[in-house]
Amino acid sequence: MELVEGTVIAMHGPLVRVQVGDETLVVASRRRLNWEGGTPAAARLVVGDGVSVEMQGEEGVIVAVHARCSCLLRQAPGKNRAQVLAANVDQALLVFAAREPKAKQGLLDRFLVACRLAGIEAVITINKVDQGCEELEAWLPVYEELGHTVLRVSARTGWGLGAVKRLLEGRTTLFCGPSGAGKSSLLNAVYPGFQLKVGTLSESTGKGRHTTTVAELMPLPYGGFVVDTPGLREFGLWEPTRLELEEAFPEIASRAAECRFPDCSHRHEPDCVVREAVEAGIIDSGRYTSFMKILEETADG
Ligand SMILES: Nc1nc2c(ncn2[C@@H]2O[C@H](COP(=O)(O)OP(=O)(O)OP(=O)(O)O)[C@@H](O)[C@H]2O)c(=O)[nH]1
Ligand SMILES: [Mg+2]
Ligand SMILES: [Zn+2]
Repeated sequence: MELVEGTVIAMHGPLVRVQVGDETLVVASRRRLNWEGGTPAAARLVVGDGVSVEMQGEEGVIVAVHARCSCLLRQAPGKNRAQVLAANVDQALLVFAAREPKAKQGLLDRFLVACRLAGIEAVITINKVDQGCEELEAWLPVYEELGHTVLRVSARTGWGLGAVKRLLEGRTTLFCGPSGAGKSSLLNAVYPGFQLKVGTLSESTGKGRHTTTVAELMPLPYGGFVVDTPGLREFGLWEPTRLELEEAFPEIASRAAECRFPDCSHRHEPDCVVREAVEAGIIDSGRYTSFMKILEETADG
């Protein structure tokens, strides 16, 4: 029996694909895993996890999971538990389309909060700029003012891909965003060797068809790793506290102290400085809507 170290590159039901050195193995997982960092909120193996595999001849079984450096969480859709999207990534490229499928600011704001909670750098990436992005430009600069990096790219024409490549080099990057935004297309554009399957948009809804079905960790030829993920329909945040939310919406939190009532809900109270700033266009109304919606879902909101 021999113990080897590897990284989970994909999950296939009960089987796990693990990279061990130059080799890719398909192995099973022990039911009772040794979580070296302590059992996490979502005690399931995910792409990016570092694991110890017990080998007996050709057969391998994962016995231990190393402590995670980072883990991007969301609420599992329709369930009251956390779901890890990927472990040990350094940054996330939040990919949205310039026109279709229509970018939802609410989804972007949720991604940004989740990345912040996970300590992962978030890079807003607007793909398909070859189709024009007048509508998005109404609110994109808000994010640049907040200090986020916003990339405007086109997988089709190659516009802006140099900046993407530079960001990816030597790091582990998660590509996430709605179906049809062009995550797989972008990855193929930065490295054609991936040969990822790309889907079309539905003619009736303008949405993607969930072409990518499993998250996969892939090495880049110039150093670094990327994770392509299936498109996300929704993004429930996993138990953010009110304080964490306020930190994620600093332009709102910094004004809240000046409201007349210290416990102002920023909904209907008189002399609410937050609402005044929204009405005056100083706080972006989309950001305000996101903040209020997420706050409603938090236990102490
Ligand atoms: N015009 C234009 N179309 C693009 C661009 N990038 C991708 N597309 C198209 O967008 C559609 C969806 O692309 P995918 O790469 O499959 O999108 P995805 O985000 O990986 O989608 P899922 O795997 O379903 O989550 C395809 O028809 C692509 O050809 C671009 O830069 N410009
Ligand atoms: Mg895809
Ligand atoms: Zn207020």
